[in-house]
Amino acid sequence: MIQKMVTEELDSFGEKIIEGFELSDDDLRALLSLESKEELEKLYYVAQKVRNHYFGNRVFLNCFIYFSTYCKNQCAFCYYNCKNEINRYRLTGEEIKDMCKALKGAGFHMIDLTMGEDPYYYDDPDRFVDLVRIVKEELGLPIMISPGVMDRDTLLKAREKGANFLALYQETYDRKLYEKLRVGQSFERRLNTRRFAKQHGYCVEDGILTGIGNNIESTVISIRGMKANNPNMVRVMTFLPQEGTPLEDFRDSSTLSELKIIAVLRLMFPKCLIPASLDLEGIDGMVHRLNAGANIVTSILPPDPRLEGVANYDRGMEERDRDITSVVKRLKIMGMEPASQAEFEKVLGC
Ligand code: SAM
Ligand code: MD0
Ligand code: SF4
Repeated sequence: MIQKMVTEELDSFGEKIIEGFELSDDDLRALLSLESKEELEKLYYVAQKVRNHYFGNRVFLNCFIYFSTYCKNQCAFCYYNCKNEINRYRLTGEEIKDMCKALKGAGFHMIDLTMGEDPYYYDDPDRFVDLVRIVKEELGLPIMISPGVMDRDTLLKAREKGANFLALYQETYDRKLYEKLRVGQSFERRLNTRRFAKQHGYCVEDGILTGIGNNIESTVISIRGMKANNPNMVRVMTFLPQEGTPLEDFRDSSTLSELKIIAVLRLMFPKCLIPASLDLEGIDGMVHRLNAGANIVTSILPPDPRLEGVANYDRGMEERDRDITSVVKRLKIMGMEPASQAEFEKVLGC
């Protein structure tokens, strides 16, 4: 379909999506099969058009705080899985409070509190709820939590203390692949935790990985799986092999690029938040992701050298270029700008 379209036809394809046209599985297959630079440029053009219709040139900025890198799980793709013998850290409440003080007025729309499934917090989840309280009291900003599969009672308490968003990525809706990735973890529990949060007033983020053995069919299944649960934010991240993990030497030869999937996600989820994560290719990569239809920059790090990303394209590099000032500077060069807080809260519906 899109291959032969000229500009006016691409424009009217974008219009159709905005008017509510829904892609079929065959449409998804066709779009995910695009390969040539020219075809992909057409896809990004339509995705940008749809994104601009809802968000104009405005971009949201999410601050990433990975406050504990301890984890009891063994995800095959993750550097922080419990079998990997690495240095770990856990910030104290006091340290997080100080960090919040330094973040006042920095320009973030939301703070993402992320941890591994750290037994310190899983044994006594009120400790986690207390962190949410501290961050809310200090900054008053919307809070995303990414704590893994937390129990329902704790999710409700965290919601009460001001958590607005739950990020919990299924990684894939292809169950065979899921078992290989999230080793020993229940597919249903993960799904149901996200559903429960959504039913109880959270916005939710779902996500998938690419370059990890997914093919076109499993990617279609995953996009449909995410759609069925009506997420507020949907992401795709390229798998980056991590030293010391079972998938350390895994190399994928598929052409299912993150950029192509971001654009397809924009057509499937026109009004959703779609991240341009700095975790995979930094600020240069952010530009490409925004040009493919993303509208929220994630994995922007606070000015504290102890903090980590997750996939960490820049692990071991001398300098990290993931601060909000550099992001905003580059947005301006692109002709984009940070949205207002009011615009973000409208998206959240709060
Ligand atoms: N521990 C919590 C959990 O797993 O839900 C919170 C951390 S979660 C936000 C970390 C996410 O980063 C994973 O769900 C996965 O999508 C992504 N990720 C982890 N390792 C990665 C890697 N090597 N390459 C790309 N993405 C990765
Ligand atoms: C990111 N490193 O946005 C972060 C992380 C967790 N909610 C997000 C995967 O890329
Ligand atoms: Fe732990 Fe999350 Fe990494 Fe899995 S992805 S090992 S749950 S930190």
